[in-house]
Amino acid sequence: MRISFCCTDTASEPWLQGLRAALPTAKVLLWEPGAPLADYAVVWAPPQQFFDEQPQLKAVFNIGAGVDALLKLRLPPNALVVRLDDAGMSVQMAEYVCHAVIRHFRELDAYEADTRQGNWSFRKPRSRADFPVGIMGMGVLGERVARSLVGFEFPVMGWSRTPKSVDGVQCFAGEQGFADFLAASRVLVCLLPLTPETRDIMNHANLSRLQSGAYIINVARGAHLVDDDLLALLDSGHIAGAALDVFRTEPLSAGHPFWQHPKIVVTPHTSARTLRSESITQITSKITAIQRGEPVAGVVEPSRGY
Ligand code: NDP
Ligand code: OXD
Repeated sequence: MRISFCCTDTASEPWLQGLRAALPTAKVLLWEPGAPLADYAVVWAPPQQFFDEQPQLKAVFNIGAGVDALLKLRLPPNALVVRLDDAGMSVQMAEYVCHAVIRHFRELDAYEADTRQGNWSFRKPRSRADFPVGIMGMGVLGERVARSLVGFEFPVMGWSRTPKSVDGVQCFAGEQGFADFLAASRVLVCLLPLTPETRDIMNHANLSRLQSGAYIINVARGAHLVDDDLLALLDSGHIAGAALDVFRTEPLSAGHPFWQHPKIVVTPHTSARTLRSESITQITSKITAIQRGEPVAGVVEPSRGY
């Protein structure tokens, strides 16, 4: 069995060593143009030439959860496309989102500014009931985030394409549930995949439906958010602030207003990182399962875009 590794912006040697150690009978090769045909591919942002030269692949493993960039390429017709299914990302995402929600709810930035001035002063405690959190996308990551926020006793809502039932979470689904979901949310977390249906979903009309003093947390993809609409609603005061981990252009371009905005916290696409060891274990177990003819989790449906 041959596995071809083609991941841009990734230190390849530790991945190659890890894949070889996990599957000692496989030939694991770093792809280069003209490389031999492989059975499986492990990829991140590969060039189109990679797939053009590897039309026989049985499965393509993406070393990330989101496949929006991968699905823009012409893929081998018979290959399964398999994304990372948690692999250590959901706990990181829960940490990031809970931190952002709590930092905003407990006014920790304002406390920090006060204490830097030498001020020992208190703010009136706020009620969790006034900070209902709505999570768009109740998949592997969204559900874990929802459960973690329930643990902190926030009112939590979830919105997904198909109906869900999660303890302690009020679930909404589909277009018919969207307006009610937004109206019930003050903090909005985006954990949707980027598809034609979800692009620009955080636009002026939808963000205006949130409760006044809303807070936005985007940890999915930059193209879910219309930047100018967020800026306008921050100016109008309808939105109180935002924590943004993902951007339309990454790295965020120099001079973009988000960098210095006093109500926006920027992080460099780091809310849930790919963990090499967990990912290698997951991918190699799935290769073994596919070889045995068994089904695997995390198979992407190209027609729905995730
Ligand atoms: P999943 O595929 O497990 O979950 C996606 C969720 O979105 C599902 O609940 C799905 O609904 C819902 N959804 C999809 N389309 C729609 C729609 N049109 N309307 C309503 N709901 C919809 O993905 P993950 O949870 O693993 O990951 C989510 C995204 O997070 C990734 O696609 C990626 O872009 C981003 N990500 C960002 C990272 C970062 O570091 N910032 C790291 C990892 C991921 P249903 O359940 O009904 O199918
Ligand atoms: C991912 C990401 O999709 O890191 O895994 O954004």
